[in-house]
Amino acid sequence: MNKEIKDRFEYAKSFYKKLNIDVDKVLERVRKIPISVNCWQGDDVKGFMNNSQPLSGGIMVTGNHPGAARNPYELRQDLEKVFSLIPGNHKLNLHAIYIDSDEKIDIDQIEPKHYKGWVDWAKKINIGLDFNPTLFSHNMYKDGFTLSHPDKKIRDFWINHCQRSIKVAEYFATELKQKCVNNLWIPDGYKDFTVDKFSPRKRLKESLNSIYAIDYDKSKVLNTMESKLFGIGIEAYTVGSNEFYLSYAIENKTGLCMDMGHFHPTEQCSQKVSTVMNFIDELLLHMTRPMRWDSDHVVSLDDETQEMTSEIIRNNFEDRIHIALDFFDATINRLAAWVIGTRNVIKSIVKSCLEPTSILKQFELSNDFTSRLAIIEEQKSFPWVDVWNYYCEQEGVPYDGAWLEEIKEYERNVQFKRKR
Ligand code: RNT
Ligand code: ZN
Repeated sequence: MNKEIKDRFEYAKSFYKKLNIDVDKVLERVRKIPISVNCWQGDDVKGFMNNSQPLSGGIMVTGNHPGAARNPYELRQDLEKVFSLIPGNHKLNLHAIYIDSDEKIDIDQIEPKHYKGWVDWAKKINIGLDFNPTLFSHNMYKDGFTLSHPDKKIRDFWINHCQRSIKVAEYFATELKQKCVNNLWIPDGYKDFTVDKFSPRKRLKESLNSIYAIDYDKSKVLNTMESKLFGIGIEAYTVGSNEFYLSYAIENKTGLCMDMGHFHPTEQCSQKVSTVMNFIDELLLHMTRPMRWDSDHVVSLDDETQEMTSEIIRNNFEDRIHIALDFFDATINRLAAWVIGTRNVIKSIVKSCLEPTSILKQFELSNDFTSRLAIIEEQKSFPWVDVWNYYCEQEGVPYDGAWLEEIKEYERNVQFKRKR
């Protein structure tokens, strides 16, 4: 262990002790919080189906940085590099289109066996897996609709796909001995003024009822649904709105997903956590950074990220809130995007865990708002970074920007040698 890092950690430890914070316990806590890393940052949400269509559904990846993974082996190779630069033990979040199979199947034929390569690999590197049915970039995503399409044949196609996804999620949980979050997001909606807003939502409700009616082990699979305000070309009306899924989740005791980029730009997703946690058991977060719209920028160590992790930590919600990433940037090295975004979320968790929350709560309860604001602001320059550095050293990953040189080397030796 680097002596300077150790000395600075000892200083931080005594500093935080005065605030009644046990830094060793903090690191134990941080170590137990997994981040579900989105596989789709590695190849611009393309996936490995033989019949895949261009990315659709109102989401978009911009940029053409060379060296994107072209198959499961390359994606795993990239992810191993990424996980070696991030402290802690995490999860990989797979989308259904990331099959690892030579069989030429369509999305409505997926079975656990088509993902066995991922499970074997997850066991080898000791990570968990989460899952998502894929209801876009496909020719059965018709006229802008999937599970709420007026045509029953189209709805049934997607219901079947979603039911199969639950089975894949259950398989992941059984094999890896940890709960699998299975998140559903659909792009359904209209570009312009919509006359019948009720019927599509009624159909969506019925489709969800059919999907979740299948037999599966609820202790193994957490089903969540992800709401959205709008997408590109779906500006006017989104079937799967926040009110819709929140109501559905409460009535049917399912999980819920909130993506930080899926609200009006003047709304903050972090402010909604304390509401929904009063009514639902488990929440999935898609951590991302919206810039003016749902732009899926790499997570920054900014105020909203901090506010979000603090909502989890202050309320001891880490067993009920699952953290996943959802960004896709191809203007920069895709591995660097993963490393930057994931490290930022973990840094933010470390900072939140080092907050003197009980002291702040006392100020709040006694209406001492001066002290509350003073400490909220002062703690931004408390020695949390010494704790982060020590954590990285302990976990055998670079504590500073040294990871960047490793990525550059990987770029030269691996990514830039991949032909399109
Ligand atoms: C889209 C949603 C969704 C997707 C992934 C690829 O707006 O955020 O989570 O990003 O399913
Ligand atoms: Zn999302």
